[in-house]
Formats: sequence, structure tokens, C-alpha cells
Amino acid sequence: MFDAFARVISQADARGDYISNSQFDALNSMVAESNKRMDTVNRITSNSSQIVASAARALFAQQPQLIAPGGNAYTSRRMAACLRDMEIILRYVTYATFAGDGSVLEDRCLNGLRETYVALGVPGGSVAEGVNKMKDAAIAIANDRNGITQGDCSSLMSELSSYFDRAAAAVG
Ligand code: PEB
Repeated sequence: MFDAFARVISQADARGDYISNSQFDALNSMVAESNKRMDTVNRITSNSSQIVASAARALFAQQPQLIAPGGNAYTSRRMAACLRDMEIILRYVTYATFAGDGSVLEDRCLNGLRETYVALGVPGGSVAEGVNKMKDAAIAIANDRNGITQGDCSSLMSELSSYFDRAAAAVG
């Protein structure tokens, strides 16, 4: 598991070289902008139930067969497993955002997840759709400009998007 610093160190060590100027600059700006990152993680974390619930509601409205008899979220046991899975994926996205690196998400959540869903008969495309809906809900909350110091969060939001995209691509 890497964070942005450990990633740079590992890359420099693989070259047998000191940390390069461009790596130094990238980490320097990451530190300078770190309040935005903390705020983003904090907002998503403290609104996680709402993000999962609204994404799940939108998913079931779009794919009602999932909650119909025989569907993969039919019965409260499966519904609970589905909501839990979405919560787990969102949690790892917050870790990756905090670390500034996707490896914790890849290694501890996404690795083997597609195979797990195939084995369980859970439709991966529907999970991916749920992840995309969490992305929309999370970005709407993280990128809400009301009541905060104004600044440019575009690169942070595209980094956040990329973690959701990786999760969706891993199962879809
Ligand atoms: C992954 N999900 C399920 C299981 C596992 C995971 C290992 C089987 C064991 C169990 O039921 O608890 N666990 C989960 C995860 C990690 C992990 C992400 C990462 C570290 O350890 N059903 C739907 C939707 C979708 C869904 C499309 C979006 O209709 C999910 C939610 N996951 C779902 C369902 C089950 C499941 C299990 C329904 C239960 C399947 C079953 O038992 O029939």
C-alpha cells in the first residue's frame, strides 16, 4: 500500500536516484493544497450514509429488476449485502483520496472483486452503475462551494473521480 510520498520514493529507488524536481514539485503542491484534500475526505466520510443511500435508490429506480423477486438485491439479506458493498467501496475511495494514491483501493478492495461477483452471480455492471451514482453524489457534496473559502478544486475532483472510475472499471 502506497501513499503519494511512498510511491515517489519507490519510483526514485527503482531508478537508484534522488527524488526528481518534478516529483518534488508535485508533492510540494500536494502538501500546499492539503486542506482541500482533508476537507474532501471529511465531507464524504461524514455524508457516507447519504451518498450510499441516494446512489442505491437511484440504482434501484433505474434497474428495478434488482429488487424484484429473484433479483440480486431481493430479500433484506441481499439488500444489506449490496448496501454494505457500496459502503466498502466508498470507504476505500476515501482512503485513496486521503493517501493521494489508488493502491489501497486496488490492493484491498478491487483485487479479485470481479471474480467474487462472478462467483456470487452478482451483476458487475450493476455494481459499476452504483459506483458511478456514488461518484455523482460524492462529488456534488465534496465540490459544493457554499459556505467555504473559494478555491480551485478541479484537479482534486478529477483525482476523486478517477478512484470511482477505477472501482467501476474493476467490476463493470
Ligand atoms: C464483496 N460481496 C458479497 C460477498 C463478498 C462481497 C465477499 C459474499 C459474502 C457476503 O455475502 O458477505 N466483501 C465485499 C467487498 C469487499 C469484501 C466489496 C472488499 C474488501 O470483503 N447486489 C445487487 C447490486 C450489488 C449487490 C448490483 C451494488 O443487486 C451486491 C450492490 N454483494 C451483493 C449481494 C451479495 C453480495 C455479497 C446481493 C450477496 C449475494 C448472495 O449471497 O446471493
